[in-house]
Amino acid sequence: MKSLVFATHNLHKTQEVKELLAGKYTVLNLTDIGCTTEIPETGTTFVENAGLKSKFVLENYQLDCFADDSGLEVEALNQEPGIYSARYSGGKGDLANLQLVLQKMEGISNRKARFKTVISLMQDGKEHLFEGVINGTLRTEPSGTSGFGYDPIFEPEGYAKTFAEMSMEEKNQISHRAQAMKKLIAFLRA
Ligand code: ITT
Repeated sequence: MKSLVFATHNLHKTQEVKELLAGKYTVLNLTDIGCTTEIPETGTTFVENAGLKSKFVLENYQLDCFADDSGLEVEALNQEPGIYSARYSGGKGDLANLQLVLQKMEGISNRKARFKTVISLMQDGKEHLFEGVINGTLRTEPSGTSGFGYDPIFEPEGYAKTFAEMSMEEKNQISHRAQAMKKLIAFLRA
């Protein structure tokens, strides 16, 4: 089976992507290729940050690869935390990030939010971009234990449960990352 390098240190993302590519590609993440560097995400958009990660791997390891930059955009918070999703609470971790969002949303009735993923694929020296978005609403309290990040407070449109109340298979049918990955897979097939 062919292998693909996924430029991430995030084990949850790795697991989701492994599941999406099962039987098609072997996925190697940054740890697997011996990269322990925290690649600086100095861009101001998902597109820029995804590109920084994929290009870092190409430049330093001479490997084609793809990277995902993703996050939660909350309408009433001017699309925050957005590109700062992983470090919204200043590096205190997923739970603190999620609690900060809930705190900022206290008393706000517009609960609309969306998850976005941009994937940057560097292949034969060229960049290809793939995007996925899922709309939903924010709960007032966390619910569910699977997934990661903001999953316990995000209820996707058309469902009566949070991402954290879904199995990985169920989340992978609809999520922002899965949608972007499906476009990447179709591109690789073509
Ligand atoms: P890498 O840069 O190493 O890939 P990261 O966790 O820093 O890992 P990002 O910079 O793309 O990744 O930040 C994504 C953050 O957005 C992530 O840490 C979560 O807080 C949130 N997030 C992204 N996708 C999510 C999902 O499917 N479910 C819940 N939260 C998600």
